[in-house]
Amino acid sequence: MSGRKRHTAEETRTGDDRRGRIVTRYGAEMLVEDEGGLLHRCTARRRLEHAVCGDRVRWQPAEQGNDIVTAIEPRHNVLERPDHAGRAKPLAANIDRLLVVLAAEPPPSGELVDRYLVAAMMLDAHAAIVVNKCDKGLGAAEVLVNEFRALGCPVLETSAATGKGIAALADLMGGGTNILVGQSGVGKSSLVKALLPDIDIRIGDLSLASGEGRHTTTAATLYHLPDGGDLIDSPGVRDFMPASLDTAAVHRGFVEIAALAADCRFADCSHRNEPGCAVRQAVQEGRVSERRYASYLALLRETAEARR
Ligand SMILES: Nc1nc2c(ncn2[C@@H]2O[C@H](COP(=O)(O)OP(=O)(O)OP(=O)(O)O)[C@@H](O)[C@H]2O)c(=O)[nH]1
Ligand SMILES: [Mg+2]
Ligand SMILES: [Zn+2]
Repeated sequence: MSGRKRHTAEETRTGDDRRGRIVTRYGAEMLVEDEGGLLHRCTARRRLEHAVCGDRVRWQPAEQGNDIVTAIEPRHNVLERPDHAGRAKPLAANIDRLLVVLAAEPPPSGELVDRYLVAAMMLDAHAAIVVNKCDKGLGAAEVLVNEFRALGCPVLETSAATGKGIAALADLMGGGTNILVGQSGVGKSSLVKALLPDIDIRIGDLSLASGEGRHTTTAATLYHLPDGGDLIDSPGVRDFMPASLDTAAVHRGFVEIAALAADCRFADCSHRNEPGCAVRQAVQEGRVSERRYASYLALLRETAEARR
């Protein structure tokens, strides 16, 4: 043979690697979809970074047991959220659009939506709000969604129960990777089922029946949309804090506040108690919602505390 260096075992294996995308992950196991659409149960190679739903990966078939994920392809972004100990944990990667789902029941939290909008900005992803269960009326969600509409955020009213707004939701998503986020019980999984009526059993064995006899999603799972693009269903949250948040990101994420900041007397105005603050002026005059302003201050405070 020529004088070329012989391949090490590692290099040879890399050459055999196949491409795939993580559909879901439960514990140490992942379901990887190959380029032909087949699913493979995989485990990560040792010391590999934590791969999540939506990650594009390299993997190798194994002769027995699980196939092996060998590498994670560079991510466009990763949505993280704090675990019960407050540490940021990756949830899903390569997100193009964040769909924040809310409903009249469970009672909606404006602050939660605000935080997801900040996260979307940080991920460089589109954002939209989906008001589900509109068959039951909008209830407490109505005031909130009017506020978000006024900010220019796309808002869609849907009912997974009657099918209202489901076609519009499919249109809005278009190509790319979409993710449904929001409180538990707002109907994220029901929306997936409404969009994909003949969804297979993937949902069944990845959900656990909760005490109330309904299925609560326990792992982010990716589905293909009929017109192209993907949709990730994610487990419900109680609250949410964007990972690696800093003051600048909070400013950028509250678009109406960012837009006014240029008119404040001081360039570094914190919009709390400086004289000549255009933001507080706008709040007093009702041009910026008091709720949004309070939410902004709360997020800034928490950001400062988290970084201390
Ligand atoms: N009336 C009405 N009920 C709905 C609608 N969508 C969902 N539900 C009901 O709301 C409950 C929760 O729905 P899920 O789809 O499991 O909610 P989820 O957001 O996926 O919840 P988690 O997986 O726990 O985060 C179920 O009992 C659904 O039948 C709707 O459009 N209208
Ligand atoms: Mg669910
Ligand atoms: Zn100011």
